[in-house]
Amino acid sequence: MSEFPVHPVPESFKGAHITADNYAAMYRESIEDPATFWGEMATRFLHWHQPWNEVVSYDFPKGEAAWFSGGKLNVSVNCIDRHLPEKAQQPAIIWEGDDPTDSRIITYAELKDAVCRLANVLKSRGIQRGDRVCIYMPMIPEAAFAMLACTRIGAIHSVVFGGFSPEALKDRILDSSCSVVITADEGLRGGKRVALKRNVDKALDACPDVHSCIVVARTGAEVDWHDTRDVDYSQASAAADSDCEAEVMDAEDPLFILYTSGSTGKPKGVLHTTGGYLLHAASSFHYVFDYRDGEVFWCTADVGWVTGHSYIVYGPLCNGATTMIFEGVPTYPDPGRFWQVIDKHQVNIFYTAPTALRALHAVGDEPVKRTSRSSLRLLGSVGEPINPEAWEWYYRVVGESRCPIVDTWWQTETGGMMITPFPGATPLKPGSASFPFFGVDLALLNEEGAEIEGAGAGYLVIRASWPGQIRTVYGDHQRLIDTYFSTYPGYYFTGDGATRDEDGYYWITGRVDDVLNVSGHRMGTAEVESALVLHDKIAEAAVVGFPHDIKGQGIYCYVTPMQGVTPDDALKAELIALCVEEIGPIAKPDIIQWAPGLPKTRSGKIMRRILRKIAENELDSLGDTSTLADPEVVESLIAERQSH
Ligand code: 6R9
Repeated sequence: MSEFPVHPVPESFKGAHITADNYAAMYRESIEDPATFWGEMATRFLHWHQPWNEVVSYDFPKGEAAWFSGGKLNVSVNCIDRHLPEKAQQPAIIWEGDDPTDSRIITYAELKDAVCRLANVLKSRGIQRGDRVCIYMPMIPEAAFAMLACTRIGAIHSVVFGGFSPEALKDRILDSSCSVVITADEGLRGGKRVALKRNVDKALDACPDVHSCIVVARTGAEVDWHDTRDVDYSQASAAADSDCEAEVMDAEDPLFILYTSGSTGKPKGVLHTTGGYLLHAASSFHYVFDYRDGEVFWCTADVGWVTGHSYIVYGPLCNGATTMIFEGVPTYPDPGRFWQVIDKHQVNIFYTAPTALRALHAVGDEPVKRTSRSSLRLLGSVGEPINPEAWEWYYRVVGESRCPIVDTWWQTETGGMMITPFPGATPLKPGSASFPFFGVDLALLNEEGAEIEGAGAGYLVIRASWPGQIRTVYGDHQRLIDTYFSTYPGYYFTGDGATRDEDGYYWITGRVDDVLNVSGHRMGTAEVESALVLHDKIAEAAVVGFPHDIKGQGIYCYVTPMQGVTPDDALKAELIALCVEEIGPIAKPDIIQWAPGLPKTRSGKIMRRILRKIAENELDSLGDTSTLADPEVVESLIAERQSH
């Protein structure tokens, strides 16, 4: 699969939590007897107010799953109170600001104080268990306080990535009828300010049910203030009680909603619940990162994505770990920032995305080599397939051939890691996510939906429920069934393709549906298309991904102007602006190609397969074009493509 050699388990990991000696037996038990396996894990990793009646029951065709039914717990108690008083003075969060001179340490005692105060502020604004709270924040400790404050009182948080536009924010607030938004005056990334409060103000013009907006002063910028609605975070927190009794929740009570893109329609509100999700995040954090008490863990994701939920906040804090929150970007003020921060805070475990690694690799080794990185023990990758070249650079240059790399495959819908090496058990093949995590029962299906035995390539599916499984699409359970449980009845369909080699290693090949992965950000082609056709000079648009050296995938748009419109660069600029306005800067098209027509079947379906090939410049393998209504369209698109 890859020309690169296999890296054996290093001597320093022979004493890891999971080794070749216990992985196979534990994995087998987790599949053959999930109730016993996860029952023991739940006792080990979580604090329960009341034990459960049944570990698991599920029905894939109905899209139903329940873990630890009847069990009672509270997430903030598990992430904070449980570690007190022993860890009162241990850093829970190390915050590194955008500016390298800006950092802050929050101990577990301070975390409890901040979370309880904010929970009381929420209560004073009428928030009760089950209510939805939108969090639209920069990467500051208050983002984690806000999430945990919700869990303290049983409110359901919906974190919206701070890079989304007011329009995208509004859609998400309305979809889950949030009544409170927690935000900041501005964000700060790479020296640039992001007008978060202004975006919220715009969004809230169309959200009459939001009665409160809690605002953290991050930069101190002047912002518009609505006296009856807006609440100053620091004033309100200072005035609030520092004790807040934790709401006792059922294991299956909703914990959070997180919007993610699918192949059709608007983003879906993925709903996760309390017990199963927390167990999946906590146990995978412990085993996959081989976490040791006292170590500093750094996940560079944003809390607006699932990786930030599970591996900045819930997984680490549930284990009583020290977790980093980084406000900045990898290249500011210079491309050595990641490595300088690792030295500054003595980071032991570092978890990042291939897109960042590719960008930093392109700059060369010097910024890395200027730093020591001697604290590093383990490296991780997540979000998209990592190409073996980037893997090798990460391994050799960043980790000095000393630190294993865990390439972890999972999704917003899975809650936690699903395919991953274990650093003490798995010889590493660069570019392979390797083997299933505990309780993950994988299969590959062929075009007919039959299981592939042994080595082969196919659609990646899951045979049985796992604790962190998505429970529903908020407000639209049928959409859950249609998206994940109908394509291959009896299985959960991931939307990814994969290969299994002769040694049983899995290699994820990427999405097989109309979902793009741009710099690790998930985006539906349909979302970009709907933004483009909002323009009154545009008749039709089709969007596909194409290989991009740094981003992994770029956004390629075929756009058909209305009759009589002469397309020009000014119109292109307007379309790019429209995508940014509707979705956010992450949805900025890389290439807009004018298309007098789009290749369609006689029944009117756009043939994306062909558009993808043209975008990839793979013109020899366009495949069968005989079913096209108008084959000449393809010729003209190719001619136009060649002019780019
Ligand atoms: C955690 C996260 C999910 C999609 C997923 C897949 C891709 C994630 C990957 C990977 C190859 C890895 N993906 N990790 N592909 N190797 N290690 O990223 O969630 O934002 O929902 O994206 O990302 O295509 O289906 P999410």
